[in-house]
Amino acid sequence: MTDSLPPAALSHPLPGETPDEEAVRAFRQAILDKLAYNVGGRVERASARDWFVSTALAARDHVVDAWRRSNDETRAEGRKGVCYLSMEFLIGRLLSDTLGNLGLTETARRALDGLGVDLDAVGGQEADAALGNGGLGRLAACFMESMASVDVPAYGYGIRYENGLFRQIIAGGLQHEVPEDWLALGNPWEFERSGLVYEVRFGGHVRPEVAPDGTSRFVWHAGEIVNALAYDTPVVGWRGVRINTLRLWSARATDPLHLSEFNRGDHVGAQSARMRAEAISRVLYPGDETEAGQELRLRQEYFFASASLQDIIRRHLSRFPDLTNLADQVAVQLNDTHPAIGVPELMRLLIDVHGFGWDAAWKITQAVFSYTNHTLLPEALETWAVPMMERVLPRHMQLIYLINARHLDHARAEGARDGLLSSVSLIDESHGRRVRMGHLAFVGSHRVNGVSALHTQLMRDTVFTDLNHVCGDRITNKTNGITFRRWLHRANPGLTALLVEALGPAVLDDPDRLAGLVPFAEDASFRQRFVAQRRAAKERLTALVAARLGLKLDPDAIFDVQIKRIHEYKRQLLNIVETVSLYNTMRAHPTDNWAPRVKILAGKAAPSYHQAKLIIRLANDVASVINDDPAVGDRLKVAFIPNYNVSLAEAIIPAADLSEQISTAGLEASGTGNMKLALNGALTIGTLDGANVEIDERVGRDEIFIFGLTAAEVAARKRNGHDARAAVAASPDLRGALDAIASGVFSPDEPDRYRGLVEGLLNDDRYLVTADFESYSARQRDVAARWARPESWWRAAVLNTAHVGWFSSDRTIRDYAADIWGVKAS
Ligand code: B1H
Repeated sequence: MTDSLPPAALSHPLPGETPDEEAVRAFRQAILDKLAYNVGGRVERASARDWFVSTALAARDHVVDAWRRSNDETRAEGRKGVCYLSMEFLIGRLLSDTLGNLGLTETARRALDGLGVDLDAVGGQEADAALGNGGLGRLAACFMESMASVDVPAYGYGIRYENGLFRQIIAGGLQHEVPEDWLALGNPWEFERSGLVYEVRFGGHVRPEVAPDGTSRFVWHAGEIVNALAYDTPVVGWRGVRINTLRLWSARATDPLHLSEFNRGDHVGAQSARMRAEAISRVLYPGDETEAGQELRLRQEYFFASASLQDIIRRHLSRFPDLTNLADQVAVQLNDTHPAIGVPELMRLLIDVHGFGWDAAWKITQAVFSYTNHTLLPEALETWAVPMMERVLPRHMQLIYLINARHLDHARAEGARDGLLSSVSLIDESHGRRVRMGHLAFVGSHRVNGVSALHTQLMRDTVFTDLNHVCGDRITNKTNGITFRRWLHRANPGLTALLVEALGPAVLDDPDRLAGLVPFAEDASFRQRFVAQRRAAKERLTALVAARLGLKLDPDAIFDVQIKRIHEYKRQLLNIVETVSLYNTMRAHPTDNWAPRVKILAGKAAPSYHQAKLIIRLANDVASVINDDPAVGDRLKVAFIPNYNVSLAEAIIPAADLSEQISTAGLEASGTGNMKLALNGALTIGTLDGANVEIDERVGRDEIFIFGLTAAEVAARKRNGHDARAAVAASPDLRGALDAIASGVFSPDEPDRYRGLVEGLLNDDRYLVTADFESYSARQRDVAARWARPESWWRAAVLNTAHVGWFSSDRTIRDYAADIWGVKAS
């Protein structure tokens, strides 16, 4: 089901898009043909959904020939390609992306206009493809688009979850999760490849066997076989430069119905094997940065890693006689450890199926794989219990032992002894025996990267120090990026048009040209037009909030935005506590000249993450009280917008004045929302964490609000112990805010609701909310003071847009291509 959020992008053509009448007529006819022959509808009775499907299918036809051409050329030229293995692809909607990248937006709009149909309404019908949790999944989607745009041949490989990330409903301030049903009305973008099916095996046992020629080998007798069926979605690059493939696997039972059981009358039992098999691609695991600890998760990981590698090998063998040159032809990127089981799987395929010896197989494996780490949070580093691995994947467990034995021999030869050996071992012996998937990915890869400069340094200095030492320094940094097509051109067509007016249309192709905006920051008339764009976006968001929450916002207020998964380390709590403190101060000094502010929050909490759900409830409770208090009126409002997803992000980001990036330093690996908001001209209030550090370097300290402990100071504070009670005692504002929350000011129906939360903060403030409160609050006062000087604010806003061209994911992809993959990019 959709939220029917209108995509802003569809309503504005990009400069340079001037379709001729013939093209418009042809597109209109194509839509009518699709409506008649594919949808089976009639013009007089067609619903908005029918028009969406017909338009998407018409657009898809424009993709198919170019798609085939891309594949044929890559093959003919023998080009090396990339396989991006990711458990998550947080794609969002595709119609505006496809039309926009093909330069067909205006054509489609006029074609529909002629039928009395509005393209915006049609675009609002598309369901968000929410096959991801947050930043990691969205990064994979941005990378797919950028690889197509910089002409890198690529396949994305993942799982075609029937239910993506749950839909969040807020009722009584509480998060409720409802299954997301993105495929319910069909998906016009995908092609089912019914001929492309691989067997993925689980369980059973491994036996040594002697072949007729006298050689002995291990044979895996699996206990269960599941089929992986491919669904392909074309990924259109900017200006249609190249079309790549997102190939998602759906699990099917090999024997869907036990007929004999069925005939005996056991109608449910006869389908149980099918349910078990198909559960693998039923639902996206909704935990962001928490360990699943479930067999199903391991089955999902192996399912898609195995199907993808089998497919990579089949494609290779359709072009070459054997696999000896596999690494010259493909680079496989492991998006975090979720596909790390691919390392022993490729070894198994090379050794057991294709007859390679160990050393040759290992050389190929290491040359093929590289691994991206996205978090160092200990609870998010995947490990699997050895007994479960032995049960689910006995042959892989055996191979992991062999990989480990050689790896430890090598470490010993490098001089490693006891402590060091146990720290680099693939098996963690400290809490029962568990396989460290990060170590496995690291050892099986020729390059390992972090996602921001700070995060990469922390990889070297903390979790991976010993491993990196033993493995001869294979860590490298690749700071994340975002695709400007979606996050600027489409999300903010008004601003984009202004940029084109100022800098020329080449800025659409070359984000470095944004630097040309610097002199415009001094130009009052340009700033005025910049402000007008922001104002229009804020009015649109105001209408959305009114419709969804029944809350009236003042578009002249500072729109202060924190949008991301709800997690303690991201410190939404710091934001809420500061909001309460501001509220207290406003009430105490009602006649002061307050800068009006709207606090906008959105984000989902993992269903089992109780503390995060309590923070959502607090945000909503605080909102209810503040929004109803005539003493503050329009000067302070709080809006928690439910069901944050890609489409909602596209609506919020162009309207944001202030971007909250306030994680405890050292814990946010990169962040990418920070880049999207700065690109659209929001000023950042943030800690020196993740990519904030690099945003700070680029926009300059005068145009950003940095506060709080640095990563090194956080580490020192943790070592020496942080005294939260002392921090609270020293800050009357903080004490006032916490007292109000703890005493039930925001939960009068249940005064003790947040007593435990506040007590927890006082006893064990592991994310250092109380340590950073005062400096955060001071920076928030600086924000208000700057807002009171509009010239200074808008100058800074323009400079933010000007200085963040480097965060284009095209740049990131070119870096991966050159330093990790060894592939050519344009
Ligand atoms: C990021 C995850 C993640 N890091 C486990 N790690 C998951 C871990 O379902 N799981 O088990 C899901 C996701 N996600 C994010 O990656 C980082 O926190 C961000 O800082 C970063 O910007 C993003 C992309 O690199």
